[in-house]
Amino acid sequence: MTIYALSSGPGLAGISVVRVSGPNTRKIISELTKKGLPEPRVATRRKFNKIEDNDLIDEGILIWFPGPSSYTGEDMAEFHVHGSKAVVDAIHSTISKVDGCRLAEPGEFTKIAFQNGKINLLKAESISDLISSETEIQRKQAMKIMTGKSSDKFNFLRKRLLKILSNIEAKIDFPEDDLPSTILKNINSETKNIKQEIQKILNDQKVGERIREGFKIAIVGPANAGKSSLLNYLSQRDVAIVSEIAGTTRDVIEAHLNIDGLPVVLSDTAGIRESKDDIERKGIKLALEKAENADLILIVIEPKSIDFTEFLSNFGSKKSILVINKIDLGFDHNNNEIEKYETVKISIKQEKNLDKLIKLIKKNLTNKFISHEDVFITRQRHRTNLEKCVEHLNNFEKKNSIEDFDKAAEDLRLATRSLGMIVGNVDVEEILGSIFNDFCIGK
Ligand SMILES: Nc1nc2c(ncn2[C@@H]2O[C@H](COP(=O)(O)OP(=O)(O)O)[C@@H](O)[C@H]2O)c(=O)[nH]1
Ligand SMILES: [Mg+2]
Repeated sequence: MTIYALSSGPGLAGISVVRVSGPNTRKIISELTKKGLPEPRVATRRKFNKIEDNDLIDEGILIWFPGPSSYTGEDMAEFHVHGSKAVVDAIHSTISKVDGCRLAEPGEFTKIAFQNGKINLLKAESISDLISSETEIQRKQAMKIMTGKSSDKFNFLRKRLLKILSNIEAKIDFPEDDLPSTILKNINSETKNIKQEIQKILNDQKVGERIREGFKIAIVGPANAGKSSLLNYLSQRDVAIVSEIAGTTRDVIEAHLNIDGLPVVLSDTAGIRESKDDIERKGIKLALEKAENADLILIVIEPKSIDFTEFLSNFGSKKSILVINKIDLGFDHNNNEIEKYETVKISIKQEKNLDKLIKLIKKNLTNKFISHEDVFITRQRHRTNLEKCVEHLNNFEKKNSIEDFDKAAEDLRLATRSLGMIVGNVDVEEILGSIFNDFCIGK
């Protein structure tokens, strides 16, 4: 099958790039240009015509990438045309007339590249992360993974597991030839070392995932304290409705922000209060859940929120900043409870002390985003596989210690497989769909 898709962004643009990959690429080039193949990998000016009636669609640049030294490993071509919807539609429509050609699915070019051994799964994911990166720190992380340090580390650990496995298998195959005791000792210490190294990668405070997905901040507080006003201020647009009517915000409203290059997902929630309204009560439940899962909570109160001590105790255990809003109305509470919190007094109305609040948020973020590691876990998928690997290694150690080598070997194989799933050195058909579906079309 030959696939094609617009690989540049949709909408008006100076130039749009339509990419083609597959065995019929040569045919598409010759039928659209009515000329032979241009020199490989050299930008060549050509006229592009409709296959059916020779009508000139556009004039642009053609680049021909013969397989296997192309992105996907197959024959590929790029048609650089003027970035108009009509031009791109006409190019797509005429390519579709060639037998065995269809529009690419999301991520399909990269999926083929993986299947043809051009890239591993981690690299494929990092390409997707690079495309969707919005902040500098996200771009840097994607590039770090793309350069392959994480893959190298996981492959190295896997090789070491395979080495242990070969020793255990030798033990099974030649039970009477006792293996030298140094080898058996090595098996134990090596397994322990590998487990420790994996544990170290797992104990990363989820930096990689936070960078990829954004640091989660929940704004919670009593009704009318100014939570939605704060969300709007920080995101510099009217994301949420602000009103003096208590109970205005019911759903969770999220905004993705870039605070000095750090990605943040800020959620505004329903004000916490006793409510008879069914929908509002649901919103309050969601608010509490958001707070529970947040990396940082901004508790917003106002001078009139007299009874906030009980409220505060709800969130006491979580990392939070107490934001006392509307200080333009005066604030004279002397409350011991407040002392326990990192507190900032602001007025959104008068734009007072908001810089202090942002500084405080940044201070919290910066500590969480610092990692000197080159090996990152960026997805739950990696974490789950590493955890499974450790679990299998624990089982292996138990069985190995009672010399049940057959079963121990099986646990070791499972551990190796879990590790292999991360980079993609095993049969990974089952996980391919879920990974490449996150891509955009044309990648
Ligand atoms: N005086 C004063 N009013 C504010 C301030 N911030 C927000 N408000 C008002 O307080 C009301 C409730 O705000 P809103 O953001 O909807 O509160 P929420 O229910 O916590 O989301 C609105 O009428 C806002 O205009 C402030 O700093 N000072
Ligand atoms: Mg609100």
